Amino acid sequence: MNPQLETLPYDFLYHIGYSKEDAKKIFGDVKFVVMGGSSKRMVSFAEKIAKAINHPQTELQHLDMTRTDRFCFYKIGPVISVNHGMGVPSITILLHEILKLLHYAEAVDPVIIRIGTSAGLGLPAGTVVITDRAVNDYVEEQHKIIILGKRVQRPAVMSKPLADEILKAQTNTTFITTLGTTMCTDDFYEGRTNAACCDCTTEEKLAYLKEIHQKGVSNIEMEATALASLCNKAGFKCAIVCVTLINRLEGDQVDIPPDVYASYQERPQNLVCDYICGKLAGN
Ligand code: R2B
Repeated sequence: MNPQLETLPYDFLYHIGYSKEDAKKIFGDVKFVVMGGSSKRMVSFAEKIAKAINHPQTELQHLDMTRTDRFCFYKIGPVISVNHGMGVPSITILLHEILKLLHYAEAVDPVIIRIGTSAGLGLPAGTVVITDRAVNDYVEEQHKIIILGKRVQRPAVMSKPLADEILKAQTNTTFITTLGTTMCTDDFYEGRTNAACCDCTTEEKLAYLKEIHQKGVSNIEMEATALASLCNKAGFKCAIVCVTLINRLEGDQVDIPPDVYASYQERPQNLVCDYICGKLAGN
């Protein structure tokens, strides 16, 4: 990681509200950090995993270790459940602090798993995609950022063995669960014809979506290359498990009924819950 961290007399992880000193005392046993965009989803995951691993506490108020109003934060034995907000800037702020927390805590081989929603390409809505390649809008396995006025490119590396292990944990066969290439974009609306401002026609949009689909892209979301590149650089394994809400080859509107949306959101949660239970049982 960053050797300069060792010279800091004090480090406060401002957005999650924990210090370097707290880390060692509280988080040394962490094995899994599960994150997702929405705070409600991560509260629901905290409750689900507490029941699944027979944690002595299943009451949310006892698991809630949220210290700021930026991110909800739950610790359920060896599992942290935290939300990351939407998009690269939000998830990277959280990730820098979570990776430092795990480092200061000397947690042993923890894995970071994002559970989320996405738009699919050529897949029925409700499909679960486990990312085996994370790509940018040029379909490159790279994350591009500007740091101190310079363009920086970092490899976006997913752990294939971890993706395979999560796929093997799948038990519900009533919907498709598949490995796939996930594209990370900088915005939800740009490139959609229902954006407030739009510079493309439907034909131009479809030509691009078909092209990236042919290049192997299965789904599109807004965090994958940031997560993959930062975890890789810091030496942590990560996985991304996203349900598709729509097929972008058929349209841009996400207007599925609330009960269907809720049931789709459960799919990545259940799969990751089964994976964690299996790992804790020694499988
Ligand atoms: C999927 O859903 C969010 C946008 O609606 C974003 O966080 C993402 O990657």
